[in-house]
Amino acid sequence: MGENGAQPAREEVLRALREGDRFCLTTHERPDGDAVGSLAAMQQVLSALGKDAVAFLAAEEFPLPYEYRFIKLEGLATELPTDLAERTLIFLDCGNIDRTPAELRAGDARGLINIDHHHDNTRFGTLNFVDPRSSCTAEMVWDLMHGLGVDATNAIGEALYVGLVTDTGRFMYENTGPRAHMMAAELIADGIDAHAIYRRLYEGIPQGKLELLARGLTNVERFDGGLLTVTHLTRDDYRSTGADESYSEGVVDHLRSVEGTAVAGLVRDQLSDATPKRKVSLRATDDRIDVSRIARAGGGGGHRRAAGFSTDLEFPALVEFLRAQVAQQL
Ligand SMILES: [Mn+2]
Repeated sequence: MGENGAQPAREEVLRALREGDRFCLTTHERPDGDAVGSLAAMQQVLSALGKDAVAFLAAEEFPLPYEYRFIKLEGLATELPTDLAERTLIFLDCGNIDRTPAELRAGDARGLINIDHHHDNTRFGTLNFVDPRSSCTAEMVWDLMHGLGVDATNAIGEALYVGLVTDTGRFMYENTGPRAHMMAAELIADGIDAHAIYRRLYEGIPQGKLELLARGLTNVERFDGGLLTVTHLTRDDYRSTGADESYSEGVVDHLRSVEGTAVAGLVRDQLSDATPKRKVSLRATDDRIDVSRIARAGGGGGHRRAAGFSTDLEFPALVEFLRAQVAQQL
């Protein structure tokens, strides 16, 4: 931190957290490990300081994916608090404000603190602590926790570790810096059971998830000499495997690892009649392609190496869109 201008914002956020009494915390839709972990940890850090902190997650986000259900979420609310005007809203891990139902009432809050590590964060807060050098938002919450002089309880440590492990791809992605490893070392030294968390996150997966992965791998198609590796999960794939939408998480990472791939893409049909009809997850293998640019062209966003968008394009048209976008960057 520091060189990218995040340091003054960090100090301002620390002051706002120390001085405020009432908060409402939230994160993005379809929360991943970093979203749930950051939300749970930040809520408990603020509670440890004697603050009144509500953790808001919309009712439709429940049940959370199996692997995150063990995270201790305290002060949970599925409706925005009626006294929002007296609370400071804190958005965690949100690149855009419009990825959460809380955006609808954000203007009613006392202020909006935006804590995030997406490089394309739209800086929608009244205070923006955006640090793209952090591997995950949990790493930023961990840093703020130290700044506030709060010691991690076991529940806080576990929540932070889930964010760290999931957003770094188990310490394998390019975003994994020395600080990520120091954070892990400290949390483990403080007593969290890293192996138990690993097992919870990555082992004991439902059979339907394995079967959905098999479908995803069977449907793989490669384009432009393999530069683009894509698969498509249809409603029928979900139906016949009994999978729910969250089971597709991780499928795209298998495609990224195929030799010669520059961009891996998972296209999945939405199970509800929601529009747009399908969601696209993109991964880049190296610096040749910035997938967040492709996602933005499609109306979404994300990181350089992991991004996504929603679309009504049929699969063949979508493939042509992706091919053109990849070609444009090469
Ligand atoms: Mn994140």
